[in-house]
Amino acid sequence: MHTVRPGFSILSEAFADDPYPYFAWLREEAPVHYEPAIDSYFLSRFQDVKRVLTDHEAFTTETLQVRAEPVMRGPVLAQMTGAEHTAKRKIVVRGFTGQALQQQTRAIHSNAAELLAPFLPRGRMDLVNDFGKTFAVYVTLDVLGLDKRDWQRVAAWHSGVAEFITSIVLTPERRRHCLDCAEQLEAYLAPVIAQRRRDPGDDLISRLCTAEFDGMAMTDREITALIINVLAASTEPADKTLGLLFKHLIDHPEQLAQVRQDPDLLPAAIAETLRCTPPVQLIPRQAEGDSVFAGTTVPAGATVFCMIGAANRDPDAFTAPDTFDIHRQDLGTARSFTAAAQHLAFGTGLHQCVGMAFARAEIETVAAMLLPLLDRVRYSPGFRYRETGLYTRGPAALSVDFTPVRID
Ligand code: 2IO
Repeated sequence: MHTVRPGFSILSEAFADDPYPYFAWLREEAPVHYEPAIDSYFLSRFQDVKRVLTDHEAFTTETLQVRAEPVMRGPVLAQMTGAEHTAKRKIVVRGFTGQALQQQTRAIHSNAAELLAPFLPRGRMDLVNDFGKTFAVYVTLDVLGLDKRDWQRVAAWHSGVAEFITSIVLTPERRRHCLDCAEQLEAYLAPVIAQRRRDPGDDLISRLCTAEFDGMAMTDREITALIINVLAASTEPADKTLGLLFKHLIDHPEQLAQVRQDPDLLPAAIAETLRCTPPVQLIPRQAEGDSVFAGTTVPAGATVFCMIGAANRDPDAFTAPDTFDIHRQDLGTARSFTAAAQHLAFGTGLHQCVGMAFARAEIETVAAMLLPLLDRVRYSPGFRYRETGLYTRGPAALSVDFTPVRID
């Protein structure tokens, strides 16, 4: 059944086209897959991935010094440890829960309404390129309190930053381009940070400017890095998750009908989308000492990639793992956006995503708005579904037809 030839590579075109058919073979036959070209190990079993993400002593985030810091312009939350990590994580979590989240949810709603309006009377739109990508940037700008009029510049800089952190191999030219984007973004943020220090509002940048760690305000460098961290983490996976959710629902019309009838099922549909097709497919770690997985030794100092898509479809963790089923009993919707999540789409352990509740609110709000409008939603004639990305992965486009909405 699992016919993968020797010489298989994660870097091959076939894997990039569709990695899912390879996951069972990887878990069973090559659970510790080594890629010589990038000197890295790829783990695909649920238990192994979970072990790496929860054993913080043995597997550190030090690899982010080279994988993220150059474009983040400083250390991100995931790189921190100890008291500094606890304190700064708390500051960011507060910016994405409670009162702040309520305000953000209102912004999500109004951004979605504004961006959807021109497409609804047409009865056709590309959920990723006409809507999702712009929507993701608009929402992030509101969260950070940045000017919407700058959205195209910020979107372009974000692309460069995201390309850097999500590339497995980068040519020197692309690397230069990514670093240029990050430097311009940093220069754009400097006067904003100065202004928020003087006159804070209720946005996340202001929170970072006024927060104290060890009785001291954070430096511009620390604040810049956390802003770019939030910018990337909030923008990069958003359009992908939305596109993937609608792809699954269109492919499973009976489940789509159930969700349309009972919007309380939406969180389950989103959680199952994250399990089945996590938008963040890889999470890197650095092995501190030698460690053994399924009889194979991963040497000290090695870069280890956790394969979230493969782990989330491990039959040892979920029954009928390749089936999209919003009613599955082994996922648990209520805990799917918390530290007790069964799937690994938000990672797990100390560095689990701080934006889980925000991500849920974002996708749930916009899907709840779209579903009643997209009557008889289906792929546009001639549309061919295709996904891109090894690190973050989602539909290249999702062109759908629906009954045009009359706006009087
Ligand atoms: C920004 C893939 C956008 C994060 C990252 C260097 C750190 C961290 C993640 C996610 C999503 C990104 N890693 N968010 O995988 O903050």
